[in-house]
Amino acid sequence: MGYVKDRFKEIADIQSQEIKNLIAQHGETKVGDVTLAQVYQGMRGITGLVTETSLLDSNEGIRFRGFSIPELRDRLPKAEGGNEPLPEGLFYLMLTGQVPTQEDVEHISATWARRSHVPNHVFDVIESFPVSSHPMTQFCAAILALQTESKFAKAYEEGISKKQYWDFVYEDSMTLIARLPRIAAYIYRRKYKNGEHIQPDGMLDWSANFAHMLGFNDDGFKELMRLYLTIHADHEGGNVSAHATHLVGSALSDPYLSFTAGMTGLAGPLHGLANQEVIRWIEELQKELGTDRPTKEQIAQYIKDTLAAGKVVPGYGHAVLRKTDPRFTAQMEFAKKHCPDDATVQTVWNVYEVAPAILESTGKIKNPWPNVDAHSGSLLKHYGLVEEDFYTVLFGVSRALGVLASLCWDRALGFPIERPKSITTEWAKQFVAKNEPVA
Ligand code: AMX
Repeated sequence: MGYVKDRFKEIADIQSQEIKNLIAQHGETKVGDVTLAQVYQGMRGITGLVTETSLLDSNEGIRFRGFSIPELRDRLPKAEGGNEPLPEGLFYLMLTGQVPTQEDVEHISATWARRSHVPNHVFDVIESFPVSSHPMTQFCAAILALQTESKFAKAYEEGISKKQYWDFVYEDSMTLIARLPRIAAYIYRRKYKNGEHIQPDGMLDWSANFAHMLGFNDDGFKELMRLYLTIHADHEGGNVSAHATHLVGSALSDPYLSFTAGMTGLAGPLHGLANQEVIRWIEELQKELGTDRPTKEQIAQYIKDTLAAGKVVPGYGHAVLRKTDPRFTAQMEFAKKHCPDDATVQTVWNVYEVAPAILESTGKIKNPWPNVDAHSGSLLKHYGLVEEDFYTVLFGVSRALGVLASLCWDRALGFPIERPKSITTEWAKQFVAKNEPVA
């Protein structure tokens, strides 16, 4: 597999020793207290996981190995003639902590192209679903079907030392990432393009080849894919898709099984499915008002109606972020450059102008600002990818980069099976009664 793997192992060995020292010297240091409210309310704010690939600041947004999104757009290698970063470079950065050279990125592109062949039985599994099934359902099933290829599962069955786990997890992760675009494109062409499939082009980078297999050869769309697949890749470890992949992987389920768990979580409307929901919400708004360019006043009323109906405004809010998501801003910048006059893009921008104040005025929504999903659909629609129920699959292909790089780290650092403590309400009541100060 070559030097990237060797480099990763060297770096991971150093880090592994650092962690041993850290635990030996500071293992009893407290990193926080846990309240009963946190236990009941989605473990919000509890520090309880190590994820090396990225770190989220609630005001600044995500940093991948210390680099913000604008810094990544500046520093990561680009395709020839392109301006957006190649996701291959972000994968390298997340895996090694080092900024890749053009050569490193080309090496990863070539490796993924070489490993991209999808066995026939995976297509048979997809074909066994009704065409009407949601693309995320087909995607999850196809990843599970690919599990027959797991080198980790095979090696474990034959008997390997704990020290070798990372090696097979790395191999599986690289192969799985290599094959995801072909699987996703197959689902797309099957569902929306009468099953007229497009063969991969091994000369293209990972994103451009994906765009090509989907049937989009516009250079702007290829650039959008490079940006899209970069910015959706990782959002530290506590989000549902990252946490689920990590959790299932901690049982030594192989990368295919672990990543399937992450993707079934991404398919939820409060997580990755929000990108589909946003564009549906905007289209319903446009339809109901009979215009594709609603005024800010009309949008404000529509937001109020959505809230009054007891629904969420999709694309707004976040469990950790407390400011506009820099992934939203990156897409906004892309749109300003490539399609500033698009009616749906302009509606997204107008929603951004009026929604935060209305959401804030409810007094209960902790983050009234847009997240990554508020913008992506309008860009995809602009280039003709109008089938919004496919959008979460694109998110999933990108998310593989972060969660599988993390899974390599989990095994290289020898993290144990995850098993936090849970309580019952009866236990909580007794605990509170026992600890209540005596009057
Ligand atoms: N519209 C309406 N109500 C919202 C809201 C929104 N966009 N965001 C939060 N709220 C509500 C919550 O439903 C909750 O109401 P409740 O007390 O009646 O149950 C209350 O405000 C407090 O919630 P919170 O602490 O601000 O948010 P959270 O951490 O519980 O949830 C999230 C975070 C993202 C699930 C939520 O903001 C939401 O549902 N947003 C819309 C869906 C969305 O865009 N999801 C994508 C997130 C990014 C991603 O993972 N891809």
